[in-house]
Amino acid sequence: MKANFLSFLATAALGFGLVSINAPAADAPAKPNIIFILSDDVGMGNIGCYGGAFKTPNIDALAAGGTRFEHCFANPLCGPSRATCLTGRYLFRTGMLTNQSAREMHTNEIMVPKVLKPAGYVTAQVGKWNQLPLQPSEWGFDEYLRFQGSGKYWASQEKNYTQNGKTVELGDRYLPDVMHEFLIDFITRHKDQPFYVHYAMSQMHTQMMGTPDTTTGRKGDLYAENNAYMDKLVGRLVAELEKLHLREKTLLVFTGDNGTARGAAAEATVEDKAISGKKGDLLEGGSLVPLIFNWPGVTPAGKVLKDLTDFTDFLPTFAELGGTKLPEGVTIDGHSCAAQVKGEKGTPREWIYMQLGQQWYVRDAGWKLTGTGALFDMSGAPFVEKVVASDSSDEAAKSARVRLQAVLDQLNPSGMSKVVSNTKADRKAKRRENKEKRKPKAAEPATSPEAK
Ligand SMILES: [Ca+2]
Repeated sequence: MKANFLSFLATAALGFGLVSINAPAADAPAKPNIIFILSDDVGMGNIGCYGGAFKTPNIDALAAGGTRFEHCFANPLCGPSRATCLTGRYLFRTGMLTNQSAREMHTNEIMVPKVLKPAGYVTAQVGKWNQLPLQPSEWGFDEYLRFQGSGKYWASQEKNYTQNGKTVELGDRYLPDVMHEFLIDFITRHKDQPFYVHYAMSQMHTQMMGTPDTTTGRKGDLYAENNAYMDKLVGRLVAELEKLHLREKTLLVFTGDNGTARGAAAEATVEDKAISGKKGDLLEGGSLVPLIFNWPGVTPAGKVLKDLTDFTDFLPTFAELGGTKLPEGVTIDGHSCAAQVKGEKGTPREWIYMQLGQQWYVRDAGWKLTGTGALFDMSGAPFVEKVVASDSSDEAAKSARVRLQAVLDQLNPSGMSKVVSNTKADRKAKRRENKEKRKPKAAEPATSPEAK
């Protein structure tokens, strides 16, 4: 009788639109497990549900059962992008301006695992790590499996990997499978406490090698085969979570560390059109990446958001969902998307900031202004970025220039004392300077003013 009455209430409420069908499941935990899947060199054109040219049924299923963002911006290269998503801070603050900035990155930065630790999270890093300084454990990860370099698949490229400080021979195993097995072992051992995993996949970084599923062996097929294998690994992870009864307790996040790389960018179209730019540049294609949040029973299913988000947003999002505080005395640039993860409107960003080396821009929904003062009309993005003449009398353009310049003035990336240039020429000059310093100094002439 009681059950029938409750059933009637639920039906009536649904009928009158009083209950959201996306309301959290009764057994949804307050703190989700978080698995952050960071694919490598994967832009929107690699993913089917973004209108991409490749079939990705498992990733598409995550989007169908969750919420995907259409305007997520990563830094255009691997190292800076990873520093940003792990610290929640822009490059001019962390010092990780380029892929060669490991020596400049401040080792007192605080990464996600240290933020989640006080909330009882156990944490692991899996996969690529090479551009960042120190070992994952030194940033607070409880366990890790990392390899050296990028895009590693077989022992012919890299003989060993490192697991919790120990060198392990890869042998004839396939590294992405080894990473998957480490991940599953970690979550199985820790299934009774909240966990966070930074899962940095090998795919789709070059050098493209055959996968265990490769059948044709034709070089031209390798890219699509690897894209399919990346998707298969995501599907295998979802299946394992279901087997462990962890699916409802786990937030899966799928994204890419930068846009599609040169060589594949022309192939990775969106709705059959090439997007502007590619990995490594400050056009849309350098930074625009897929972003899917999927926490069954909590994240609305099939929702597509136009909200702007950038790679600083993950740390505050995870901190809020984990019920823990942000680091004190540290400027966090990210805006939490926890509300959107739960299906609420939240307070979406009005702009995102993007930087690589000594170049940067700020972008809002319709316009983009670079650090050198070039304004772009982004109404045709991601396919067209239309430069606006500096003397344009268009009121909307003039107003955008003022608005976005005010953001750049406030961030002041060039004025930050810790901004360092790190071009090849700079590094050569620094080496020369250090060499000079090491040379034994000649005795000062007696008449030198300094000697007095
Ligand atoms: Ca990358």
